[in-house]
Amino acid sequence: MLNRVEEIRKSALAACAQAASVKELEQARVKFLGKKGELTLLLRSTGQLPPEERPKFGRLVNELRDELEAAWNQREEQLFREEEERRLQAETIDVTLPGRTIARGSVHPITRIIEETKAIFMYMGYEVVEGPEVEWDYYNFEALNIPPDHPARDMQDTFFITEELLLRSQTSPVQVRVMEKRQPPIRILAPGKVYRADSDITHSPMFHQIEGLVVDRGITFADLKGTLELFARRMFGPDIKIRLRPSYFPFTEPSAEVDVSCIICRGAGCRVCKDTGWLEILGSGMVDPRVLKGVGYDPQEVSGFAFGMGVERIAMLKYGVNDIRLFFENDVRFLAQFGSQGGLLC
Ligand code: 2NM
Repeated sequence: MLNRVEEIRKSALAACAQAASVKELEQARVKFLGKKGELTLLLRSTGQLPPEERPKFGRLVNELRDELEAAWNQREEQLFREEEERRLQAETIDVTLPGRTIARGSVHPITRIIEETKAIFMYMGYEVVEGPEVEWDYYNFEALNIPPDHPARDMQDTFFITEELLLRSQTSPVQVRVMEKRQPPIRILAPGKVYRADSDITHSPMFHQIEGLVVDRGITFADLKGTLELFARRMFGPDIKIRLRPSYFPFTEPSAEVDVSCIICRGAGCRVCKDTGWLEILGSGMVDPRVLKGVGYDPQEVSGFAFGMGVERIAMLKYGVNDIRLFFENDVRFLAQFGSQGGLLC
């Protein structure tokens, strides 16, 4: 029996020393010192000894238990320190490494043109207004003096939802709604999405328009010209010249197309301006008396001018983009070229 005590002592101390982790050490502890472990079994066998040897044997086993528990505590502390050391080594952070760069978004070129245009006109005292994209035929056509047989009303140009409802083909209905509700003086800018059944490299079925309207006593064609000249210079640069060509719109009389001197060749002639030296940027005119009358104004008392431009067209000219679809594909390699702040916020 004494041999057995010594045997257990040796194998227990060996297991203790060999345990390579806190977990292994605990498994060995259960094996030797646990409730059903070797030492417990050994104590149970006390009964097999002659009575006089029992107290000595019991003392020996208890001494062994104390010795083993001390050995385990020591080993556990050692293993714990080692494991912590290893963990700290593994978790070491190199604070001198460069940080991970966060990809910065950029303002969409269309948004950028809209924001710049809004800033130019707000500086001149205009108010920015918005309205519905699903519009009544009345506001999109009738109130704008566009007769029922006008080609713009053709299904091939306009997306009709019902006989009376459609996707607006311009933002002028927003301006009609404002005129209906308010009295002059009116100075408003209406940016937004418009829809036309048209699709090729310069036309998209959805595109953006910005229209402007001024109505007050004594507004003249000179106000229109001065305003649009100032806009063109702010948008394309101080050396830009403008030119007005007679045109026709059902809602304005007289009407004029506005050209700017070619921003690519400065008027010398190139592919973009088709050797004319000029680029068309917007349509404009004096609001037709019939439109004013339609919203309840007296054309003898007040007059106004209005203009409209396609945002994609302005962006294509300003940034030298030759395919309108690039604005809608949202390829970040394209979009990232337009700067992160749109040139407005800094
Ligand atoms: C254009 C060209 C000329 C225009 C007219 C109006 C309104 F509501 F006052 F009648 N808004 N916008 C207008 C005038 C739009 O776009 C090429």
